[in-house]
Amino acid sequence: MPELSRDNLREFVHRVASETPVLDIHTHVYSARFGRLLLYGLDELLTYHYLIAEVFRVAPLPYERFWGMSKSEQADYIWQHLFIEHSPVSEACRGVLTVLQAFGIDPKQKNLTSIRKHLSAIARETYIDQVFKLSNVRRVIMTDDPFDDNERPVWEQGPEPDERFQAALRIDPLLNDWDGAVKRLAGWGYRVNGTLGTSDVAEVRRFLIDWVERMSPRYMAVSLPPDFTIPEDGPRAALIAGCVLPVSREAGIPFAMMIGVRRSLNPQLRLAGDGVGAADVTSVSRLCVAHPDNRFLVTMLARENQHELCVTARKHPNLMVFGCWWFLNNPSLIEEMTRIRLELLGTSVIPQHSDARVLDQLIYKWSHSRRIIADVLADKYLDLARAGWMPTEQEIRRDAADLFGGNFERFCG
Ligand code: RAT
Ligand code: ZN
Repeated sequence: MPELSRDNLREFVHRVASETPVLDIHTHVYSARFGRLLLYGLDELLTYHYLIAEVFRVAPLPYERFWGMSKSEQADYIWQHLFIEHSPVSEACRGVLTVLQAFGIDPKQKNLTSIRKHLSAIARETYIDQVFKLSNVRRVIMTDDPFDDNERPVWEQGPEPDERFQAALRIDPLLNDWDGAVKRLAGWGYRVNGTLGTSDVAEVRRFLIDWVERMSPRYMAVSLPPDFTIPEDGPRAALIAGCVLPVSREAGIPFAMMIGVRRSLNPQLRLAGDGVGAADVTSVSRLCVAHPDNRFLVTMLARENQHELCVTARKHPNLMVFGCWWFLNNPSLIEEMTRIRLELLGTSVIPQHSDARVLDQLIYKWSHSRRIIADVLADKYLDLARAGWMPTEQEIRRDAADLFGGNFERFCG
């Protein structure tokens, strides 16, 4: 590469962004030892819940009929209606094409049979290796819910042996459905009665500590509705202050809050039926002030919240903004959010996570995001160059390493 100049800077930033291995801090993928929970391959890609929501718009059918189909039939249905009968311009559709292309498959095939054959011929371990290589992701953090009956037994057998996969202790059922959680906890031998008195608090802490020991999670996490506030009536705020924050402090791990999801707007769509709402950012600030020894990772789902969240992060070093979550993981919004973040927070952010549910999605979610983040970064470096501050290759590599993993590692301590 010739010496860095304004003419070749953008190209260099793109190269660095694609060469920098990513630590993906929030996904729903699993390692091989979780067996059937690890989703990969064509049918899983095509039946991603983002695509299920989209297919009902162009080819509605009775919900039971769709759910009664086999996975391959659902995939065929989605391919036919979203890819063949309309142009697949949505981000979730385009993602499937990016993945196929990365595997060396011509995506413009009308018939799925040969694509299916090609991908299903790859052995599972090879598949995992290939996806990590093609996406240049070095590690993913999973979403691990001890209340999940499919997942819990795997953790009870021992810690995760594959270093590419790390845990996040996800506690939605505990915080968002306390009554239900009390029954489960009691069934597992924790002496809780639901009153949230001293013994409940001690026992919930014991439960969290047990799971921190079992999973060695990088952080604890919850998703929260738009009406989440601090203070708030009800058990959630008490559980956060009395149990979650003390345990995360003692364990030395952050608490991640993913705020703004309206669950089950359309229950018939199952996982695809959730929506979004703007939430109260001041509550995040209150938590940061009240618990200065805790670290908070926060992502918000509503576009309207993004600017205020960045301003809030300027006030609180114990707040790390992360990712363009779910309905924000679209090129136009990633670009807007990355600009706002870099302009208000410099490089002290975690610009993206993938939220991949299907292993293969690491490929498209990261290649699409990397390109946008690189473009925004290049614009910023060009602005600096105009002000007489031409960045060096080393500085650009340093920044990319921070954005794609270093900031997270440092924030976790
Ligand atoms: O993005 C998703 O796939 C959503 O269904 C949710 O899982 C969301 O990301 C979450 O973590 O709650
Ligand atoms: Zn998620």
